[in-house]
Parts: sequence; C-alpha cells; structure tokens
Amino acid sequence: MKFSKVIITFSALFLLAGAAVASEVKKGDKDKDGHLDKMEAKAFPMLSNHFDIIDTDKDGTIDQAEIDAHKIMMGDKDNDGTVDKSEVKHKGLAKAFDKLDTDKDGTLDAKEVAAFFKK
Ligand SMILES: [Ca+2]
Ligand SMILES: [Ca+2]
Ligand SMILES: [Ca+2]
Ligand SMILES: [Ca+2]
Repeated sequence: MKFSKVIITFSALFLLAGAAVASEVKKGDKDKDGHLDKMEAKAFPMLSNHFDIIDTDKDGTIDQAEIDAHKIMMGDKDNDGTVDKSEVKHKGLAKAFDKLDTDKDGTLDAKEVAAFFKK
C-alpha cells in the first residue's frame, strides 16, 4: 500500500516539473489570477531580481508575455536597452520585427517585444 503511494507522488512531481518548463506563470501563480506579483516571483530569482524591468506596463505584476519579452531582451548584446534585427534570434519575432517597431526607430524595446507575446 505504502509503496504504490510513493509511486503516485513521484509521477505527480514529474508532471509538475514538465509544467515548469512550459511556463513560469503557470508554476508560480499561487492565487491563479494569471500573473505573478512580487511575492509569487520570489520563487524565481531571475524574475525577482529584474521584476521592475520585466513589468513593462508597470501594473505591479508580471505576466507570461512580459517574461517571454524579457528573455528576448537578454539578447541585447550591446546593452543599449533595445534589440535590433541582429540581436533578435526568435524566428517569429524577427519576421514581425517591422510591424512591432511601432516608433520606427529600427530597434525593439521591451514594450514593443511584449506586444508580440501578448496577442
Ligand atoms: Ca498571481
Ligand atoms: Ca505587468
Ligand atoms: Ca541592443
Ligand atoms: Ca522601436
């Protein structure tokens, strides 16, 4: 009896681990409101340390689109706060680059990148 319980617990853990890879928000969103507040983000040091930068719309929470955008912004090799075409490795994003560049300055800032993931 005890043994089968252990096996069930283990498979449940594996399922959880799979979900974690798919989405930080799904894993850390304890109150299930669809985004992470500062407390919830503490589970992810990478997100917690950059919380204010990741929160591009400044609503005090970070959603998956903002987190995905942040991952793209890590490609900002010259550290000017924006990504240009050579810095964007994401194929879908590169394709939509000109459309996303709403202020037409030839680069994407975190807000413009987040717009791509929010739709
Ligand atoms: Ca939440
Ligand atoms: Ca936000
Ligand atoms: Ca750059
Ligand atoms: Ca731009």
